[in-house]
Parts: sequence; C-alpha cells; structure tokens
Amino acid sequence: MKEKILVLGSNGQIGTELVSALRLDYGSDNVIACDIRRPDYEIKNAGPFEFVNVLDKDILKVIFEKYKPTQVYLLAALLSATGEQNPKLAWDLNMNGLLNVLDFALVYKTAKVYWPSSIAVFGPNSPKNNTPQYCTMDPNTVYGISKLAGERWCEYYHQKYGLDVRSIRYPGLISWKAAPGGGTTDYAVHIFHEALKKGNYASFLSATTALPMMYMDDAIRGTIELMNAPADQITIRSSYNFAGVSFTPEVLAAEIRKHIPDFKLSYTGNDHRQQIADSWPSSIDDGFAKKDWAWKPEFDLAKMTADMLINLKK
Ligand code: AKB
Repeated sequence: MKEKILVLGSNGQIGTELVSALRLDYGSDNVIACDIRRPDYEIKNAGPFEFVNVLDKDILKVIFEKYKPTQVYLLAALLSATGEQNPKLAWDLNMNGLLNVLDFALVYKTAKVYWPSSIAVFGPNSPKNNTPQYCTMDPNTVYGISKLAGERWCEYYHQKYGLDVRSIRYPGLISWKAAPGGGTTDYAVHIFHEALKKGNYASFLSATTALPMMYMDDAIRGTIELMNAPADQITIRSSYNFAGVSFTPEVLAAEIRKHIPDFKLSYTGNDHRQQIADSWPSSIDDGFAKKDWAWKPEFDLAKMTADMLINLKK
C-alpha cells in the first residue's frame, strides 16, 4: 500500500525529527507536516506543509479529505509545566484534539493512528521504581490527567471501532535539533546548552530527582518500530511503558564533567516543576514493549551525553 502520512504538531521537539525520519522511509512528498506555526527552514523545504489547528474540525476535514492519510501521528499537545499555567487550554487541546483525530480517522478509514502518552500518567501513589505497566495511576497534573484519559479513549476506539491506534508513554526526551516545549524534564536539555555556553547551569530540579529519560534517536526509532509492528503483536492499545535511561541532575552533571571538567551545577530551588517531578516515577519497567515489538534502547547516559555535546558544539 502506498502510504500518506500526516504529522500533526510537526514543529515541536518530537515532530521535527519524526518528520525527517518518516520522509527518509516513505519519501518526502508522502509525509505532510502540519502545525499552527510556520515550520523551520528544514521541514518547509523538504516536503509538504499545511497550517492545521487540531481543534478546528473544518480544517481537519479539509486535510483528511485532501490527503486521505493511511497513517496519522498526532503530536500537538501542551506539556506538563505549560499545562499547569493554563489547565483548561491543556485539557481542550490534549483531549479534544485527540477525539477530533480519532473521529476523522474512522470516517476516512485511516489504517493507523499514533498518539503519544507520557510517564505523567503516573502519580504519587504509583510505585516509584521500575514502575510497571499496570498499577495505581493517580496523576495530579492536567497534562497527566489528559494523557491518562486519552489512553482510555485510544483503547476504547480500538475495542469498539477496530481503529488501529498505537501509543507510547514517553519519558523525558533529550535532543539537540529542536527545543523541548514546556515540560518538567526540560532541564536535561537546557543543561547541555548552558554547559557549552557558560560552563554552569542552575537546575530547577533538585540534585537527587531521578526521572526516566531517553535520547531522541531511540525515541524516534522506537516509535517507528511500534508503528511498523504487525497489528496482532500489539497487545496494549492504551499506551506502552517505554524506558531508556534514568538519572538525576547530579549524575548527569558528573557525566558532562567528563567532557567539560569545570562544569558547575547549582539549583534554583522553589520551582513548581519540582512537585510535578516528585509525583512521577524514577524508572520504568518496559517489559511489554520489549516482549511485544522487541524494543531495545541503544543510548545509555555516556553515549547520549557524548552525542549531545558533539552535535551542539557543531
Ligand atoms: C514533560 O516533562 O512534560 C514531558 C513528558 C515527560 O511527557 N517531557
């Protein structure tokens, strides 16, 4: 089958790299980047782009009608930290954007839909270490609540209507090509920029806050592997736990010091994101992803740190 792929929310941290990877696999003309903002030079010139607000059903209808996509990736969302600044908008975008896309996917018989969830679906009463796929989930951010509700909708559309929806619970994602967009894990990207620019960084999370993280190369590869896996191997239609590496700011700083020996880490203290981080897991058990579609991360802390610094220096 000839694929036509829509990426909604293409200009963010994930979309920027996902669009490029999909265009390599499927051809530039078959991957349509869509966002509410003008794309950067690379995306705009490498293939088709459409202005799309996922809350605007009229525009979505036009785009589905025009391209009749075989696959849709819905990445448009407000993340945990910005979501807390505007909870109603976060709920509206994260929830109604998803429902709009699921509905149009049914009408236009889209073969596969991808929607990202997050470790934010877990909460203060979830097990902290090696958090399992199935456990107490009591998220206390609007982002986490919307992701947990979204997971239930994905499973519902699969069970009731047979829609092939696939999803991953992303940890914090670390990348150098595009900036992260308002999350609690963003310190782990900022720290690299500041280490190179100034030789020091003031972290908004405390020294010992361990969080699950992943290098973007692994995240993109894992996402495409999940989408390419045979449908009968996908046993989870809510969202898969997905793990790379877990570390604290002080452990990351020690790794950076292997490349920049004088790098200094301090702490701002008193930041609202600390409370969010404290409610999330420290590490994730992704046994189902490993078993169902042979997930295997390639970047550990050392490899990720070296790659980040090499690329940012360029
Ligand atoms: C955030 O920090 O909000 C995101 C996430 C873990 O989903 N990076």
